[in-house]
Amino acid sequence: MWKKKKDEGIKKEAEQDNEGRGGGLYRQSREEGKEGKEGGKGMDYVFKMVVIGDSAVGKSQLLSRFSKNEFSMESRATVGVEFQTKTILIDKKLVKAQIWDTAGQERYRSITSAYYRGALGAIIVYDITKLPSFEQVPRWLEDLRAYADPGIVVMLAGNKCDLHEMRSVPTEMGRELAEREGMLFLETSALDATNVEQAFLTVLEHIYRAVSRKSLVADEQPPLVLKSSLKGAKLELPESQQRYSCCSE
Ligand SMILES: Nc1nc2c(ncn2[C@@H]2O[C@H](COP(=O)(O)OP(=O)(O)OP(=O)(O)O)[C@@H](O)[C@H]2O)c(=O)[nH]1
Ligand SMILES: [Mg+2]
Repeated sequence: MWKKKKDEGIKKEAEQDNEGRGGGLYRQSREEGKEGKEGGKGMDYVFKMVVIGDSAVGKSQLLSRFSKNEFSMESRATVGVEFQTKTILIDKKLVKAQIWDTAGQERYRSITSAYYRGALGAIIVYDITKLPSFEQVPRWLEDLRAYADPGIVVMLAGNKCDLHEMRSVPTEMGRELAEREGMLFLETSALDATNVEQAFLTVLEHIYRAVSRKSLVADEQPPLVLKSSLKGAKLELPESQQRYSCCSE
């Protein structure tokens, strides 16, 4: 009985959190200044994720669809770095996803190491109607290998799958690349919301499994990782991403 009440309370808190702040697009300083809560007070976990890929593939709109259920055709190119947060429940734990979005434009490529620091998950986005954006995926993978934690969970997302008649990257090509490189794979549409929740939630659930496995030291399957960079290595979490103790436990 008590446990049921506690779970309901957690759900409510997650809903309130999404209504109150997940909806906004905050730059980091504004978010931290606003409530001083970005450290994840009251959360069981805070997971940082990054969204990367060429300019105009739909990174910002995927994030907007996931965090606010909104989409704009007039989306402007991102300048610098922004992030949004969304609180979800995984396995009855309160998980805050802090999802970073940056410019895909070449001239902003220099901010990389700070952007990737502490990220436990990444979505590499390409546009299924733009072959060059798919051909750039290996470059984004190189960045991940250079700057991100080797245990990072990576999803390859072929976005704009609503534009069937303009497709230039066959689904199989995306799937094969993902398999070869040890990535998860989905085709998404920020416009009609196909697979958007699924893409973000799948990454978050994989992170959660890896993190809880690490804390339990359970004898299960290894976490999904970039094949070339991490054969059997453990997921090392920076301090800021370690589990917060929850007062209600
Ligand atoms: N048809 C369709 N258009 C999309 C989709 N996702 C994004 N777009 C459009 O593609 C354009 C670019 O989207 P953005 O989300 O701004 O792209 P971005 O990857 O964030 O670009 P940068 O910030 O420059 O790196 C906008 O006009 C969006 O409306 C989609 O799933 N389907
Ligand atoms: Mg953008």
